[in-house]
Amino acid sequence: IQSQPQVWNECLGMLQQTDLSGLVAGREPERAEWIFIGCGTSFYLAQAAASSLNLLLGVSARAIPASEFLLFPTLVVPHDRKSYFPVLISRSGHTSEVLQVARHLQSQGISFLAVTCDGRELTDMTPRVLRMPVVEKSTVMTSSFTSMLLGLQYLAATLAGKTQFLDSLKTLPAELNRLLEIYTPRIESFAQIDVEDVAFLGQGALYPIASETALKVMETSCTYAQYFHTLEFRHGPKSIVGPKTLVGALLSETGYEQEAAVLREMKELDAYTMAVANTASPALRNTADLLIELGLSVPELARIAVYVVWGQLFGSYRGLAKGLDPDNPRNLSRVVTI
Ligand code: F1P
Repeated sequence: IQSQPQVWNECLGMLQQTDLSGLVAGREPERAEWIFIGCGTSFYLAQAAASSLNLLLGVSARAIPASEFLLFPTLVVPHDRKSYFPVLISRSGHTSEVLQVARHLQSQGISFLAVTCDGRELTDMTPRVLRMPVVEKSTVMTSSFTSMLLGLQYLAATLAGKTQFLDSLKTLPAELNRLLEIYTPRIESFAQIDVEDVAFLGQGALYPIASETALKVMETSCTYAQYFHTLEFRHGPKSIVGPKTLVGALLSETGYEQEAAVLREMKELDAYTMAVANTASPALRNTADLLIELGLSVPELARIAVYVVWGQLFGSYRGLAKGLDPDNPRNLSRVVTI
């Protein structure tokens, strides 16, 4: 987790040297529907990438878990089967559900892009490969998630010709370094709280980040954590809230007031509260038991990788506080094969 500024720097350097347009050559990416496919963390990454492509390139993009593609293809694949551009995401490149999708696409003659950090099994099946230079020993995906996200945002901004966005991404490693120094000790001490239920909330492009945050807390601290669109939390889920609940909100600019109001309501219901915001209002300072204020002067979409780091840290410190090894969660293996 702490190595992410350095890893991001290496990834951004590599991306600058890569012919990214070549990855989609002959596919007319503006006209096809992009379908991002992955499992687990790579599925949430698929969702974040789909939002990014949509917002940066103005294309139609969505994400599906590999299992949906395999089990219910008629629900998820366009009827005109050649009109979509699949992007298969897998840190390992060996997850069998993803490999089955790749084999199916190959058999249909449908060209796809593979995004990965290591495995060759997936990348041997396509000439279109975006391989991020990330070596991650942990079972749990942290820097691989953020690095592949930056890679896909970089690809989208390059295809869209958005050079200012690319410049924004390049400022993130130094900013994250600064933020880690400030917030790591605060999160370590906050993670000593005793909670039974955890929920992370986000809207828009921050919804997949809230989802990944919850998954991280589940994996690293063996604590059941859920995720919701922030305003959806009022429509039922809030009934779980009490003094042993942690509610974390990842606040957007667009929905700031409404999202902050939800967190305030949860505080009034006695929940522990955690907030990640770019700029916090005085009211939010009173609401959040732990406030992470990013203070980034880059577009909102360019910040989303930074939003996930605090849940990675919280989960790991919570796991340590429970006497667990956050790198090796119970029941979980690095690669899921079936
Ligand atoms: C995806 C994944 C991870 C999870 C665990 C098992 O792997 O589900 O999200 O944390 O490590 O595998 P991959 O397909 O991205 O390698």
